[in-house]
Amino acid sequence: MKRILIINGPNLNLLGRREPGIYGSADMESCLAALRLRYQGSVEISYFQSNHEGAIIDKLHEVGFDTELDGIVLNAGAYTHTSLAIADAIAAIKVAVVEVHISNVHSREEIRHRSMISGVCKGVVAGFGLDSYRLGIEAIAAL
Ligand code: CA2
Repeated sequence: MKRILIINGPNLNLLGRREPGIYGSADMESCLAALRLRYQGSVEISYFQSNHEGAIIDKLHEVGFDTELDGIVLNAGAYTHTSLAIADAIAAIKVAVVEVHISNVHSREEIRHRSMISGVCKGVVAGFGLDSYRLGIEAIAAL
């Protein structure tokens, strides 16, 4: 059994309720339910969401040295583009982090093209809607 934690950053609690043109109309609860069903018996998926940078960093510290955890799928939301502090936390922990984005950040405004965290993550998945989370899980499972 693999163990994976999905972390979502700011505003991702609004998924399915606003901006369906960019982020789709499904919410994170149904995405998680579908993932848990799909990986029943093979991957245990836990979930954490926060709108606060420090809370995301605290969670990375809390789980980042857990030898039983296979990886973290992180959608840091807009902090992706701004947070050296989250980048430092990822660099400091032992557990592998895969950066994911629902939208293709490279086809959007220029400010979204830069990621502060890509260089300290194992890799990046972007642009596949909520399926980006599944692809992130697959990437960790294949490590
Ligand atoms: O595409 C992604 O997953 C993003 O990480 C989402 C962030 C954005 O700042 C990044 O550039 C790309 C924004 C998350 C906001 O999520 C919402 C969801 C529904 C309604 C409103 C916001």
